[in-house]
Order: sequence, then structure tokens, then C-alpha cells
Amino acid sequence: TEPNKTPVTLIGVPLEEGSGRRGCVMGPTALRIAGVDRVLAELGFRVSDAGDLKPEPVEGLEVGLPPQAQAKNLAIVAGFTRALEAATHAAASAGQLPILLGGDHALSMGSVSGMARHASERGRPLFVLWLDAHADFNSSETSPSGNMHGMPVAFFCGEAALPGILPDDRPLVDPRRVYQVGIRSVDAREREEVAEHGVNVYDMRALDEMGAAAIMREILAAVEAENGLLHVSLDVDFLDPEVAPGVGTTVPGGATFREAHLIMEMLCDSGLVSSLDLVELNPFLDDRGKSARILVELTASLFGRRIFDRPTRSA
Ligand code: HAR
Ligand code: MN
Ligand code: MN
Ligand code: MN
Repeated sequence: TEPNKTPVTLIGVPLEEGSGRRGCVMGPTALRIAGVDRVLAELGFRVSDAGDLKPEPVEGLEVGLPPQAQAKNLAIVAGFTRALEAATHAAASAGQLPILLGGDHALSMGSVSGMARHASERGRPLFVLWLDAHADFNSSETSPSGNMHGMPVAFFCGEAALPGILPDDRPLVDPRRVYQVGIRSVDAREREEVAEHGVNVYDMRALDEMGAAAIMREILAAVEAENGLLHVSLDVDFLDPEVAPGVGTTVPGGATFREAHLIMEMLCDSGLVSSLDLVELNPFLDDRGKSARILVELTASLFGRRIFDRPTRSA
């Protein structure tokens, strides 16, 4: 292992109750079988695996919601969120880089909130790169499904009306520091919320028109300009379903492997990444481990695997 590299902590999150179907609970195991720890160790990182997170027991939360609102499995998601907020914050505070092995995307309520607390203690702003087909900016009031994996961005920006999950005075993420790439499925009210709150959206059309490199240069420049920390949240459905079929909410017309790969390489070069979610992998729907392996490949690129070293180019 190389002493100048930030040690990595893997945290398994066997959460599937935020999604509308079963299978994500097997995600952490599939990622370990695909060798996520091994590739990081080969790249010279000290890797520790914290095992699978146990949710905190939660009672009586449902009563806090307005009558028409729905947030399915609220107590289970709340228990994971509290445990995750603490575990992610603890890892980052100890000088480690947390990688959350999901688990559905509701887990980002906890991981991003933990990083937001860490960043605020350091006096630095937290930026979030959201690689996803979906904006995940619904709340219990706007969600058409009630599935909480469609709510994490609204939650960590302080918009989803889900009181009692974390303390009211928790540090939030400014929606203008959230950058979403690959978006191609947004609900009607969600679209209004995203626009109203100033979330930066590079939808699939932007990815096609601008290319991944131009988009990443803009995002990385914004993070650098404010000396921010950058949390990366990678949803399997960011990728085209033909590339990564192991996900419950496939949307056609997604990112190619090459686009995702370039994004990871540019993130690596930036040195700005503080934390990573790998989410929505559903091994029950996967094609012989294909999607798990691709997530591990992309993780390797994010942490420095490269084809050849390149000379530093001026922009
Ligand atoms: N927007 C839809 C809803 O809220 C679908 C959300 C699906 N989210 C994920 N993660 N699969 O991105 O119900
Ligand atoms: Mn998502
Ligand atoms: Mn998604
Ligand atoms: Mn709003």
C-alpha cells in the first residue's frame, strides 16, 4: 500500500426497502464478489471493509407525515439513514474515504448527510455529482410512487418533508452545488422542484451535445473554485440498460461505458472526490454479474487505474 493515498473504507448497505422491488439487498455481496476490495488494494490503497451496516431501530415516525403524503417503509429507511449518516461521517472524520456499497439510492440520504456534516465541520462546501437516469428530487408530497429511492436529493437539500429522520439542524447541501448528469426520467412536479431550487442538470441531451469531457470540466471547475469536497453518487441506471441491466428502473438511452469511464478518469485526475456511493445494483436482475463487474471497473478508474499515464495538458 502507498502511504500518500487516502485509506478507503467499504460500508455495505443492504437496503432495498427504498425501492419498489426486491433484490438490492444482494448488492453489497455482489460488489464484493466482483472484487471491489481487491481492485482498490491492487491500486495501492489500504482498504478496510466495515461489513454490512445494521439499521438503527426506529419507532413512531409515520405519525410525523402529513395525511396525503406517502413514503413507503419510512421507518426502515430512517433506521439506515441514521446509521449511515453516523458511519459515513465517522469514516471521513478519521481521514478515510468512504465507499457505500448499495443498496438502493435511498441510502444517499444518510451518506450525503454524513458528508455534509463532515464538510461543514471543516468549513468547506460539499458538492454532489449525481450520475443517474433520475433526478431523485421527489418528496413524500410529490412522489408518484412513494418509493424513497426517488427522494434522496430533496432530502439532503432539506426539501423533502421527512421530519424526525435526522436532527432538524443537520447541515444541508445547497441544491446549487448539486450536479446531475445523465438525467432522462423526471416526474412533472419533480421537474418544477429541480428548476426552482437551482439544481444543475446536464440531462441526456446535454451529454450528447457537449460530451462528457466538457461537462466534467465545468463541474470540476466549480468545485475547485470553492475548494469543495465532492461526493459522487453512481446509480447503475445512469448507464444504458444494454451496458448494465442489473437494475430495477432501467431507462433506455443511457450513458455508454466509454462516457462513464471518461467521467471516472477525469474525477480521478481532479483529486477532488471525498466519497462514493455505488447504488441500485440488483443482482437478481443482472446478467451473470455483468453490472457488478462494470461498477467495479468504473471504481477502479475513479481510483487511478489507467491505460497509460499522460502528460499534464493545459486546458
Ligand atoms: N421518479 C420516480 C419515483 O420517484 C422513480 C425514481 C426511481 N429512482 C431510482 N433511483 N431508481 O434513481 O418514483
Ligand atoms: Mn437514483
Ligand atoms: Mn435512477
Ligand atoms: Mn421546493
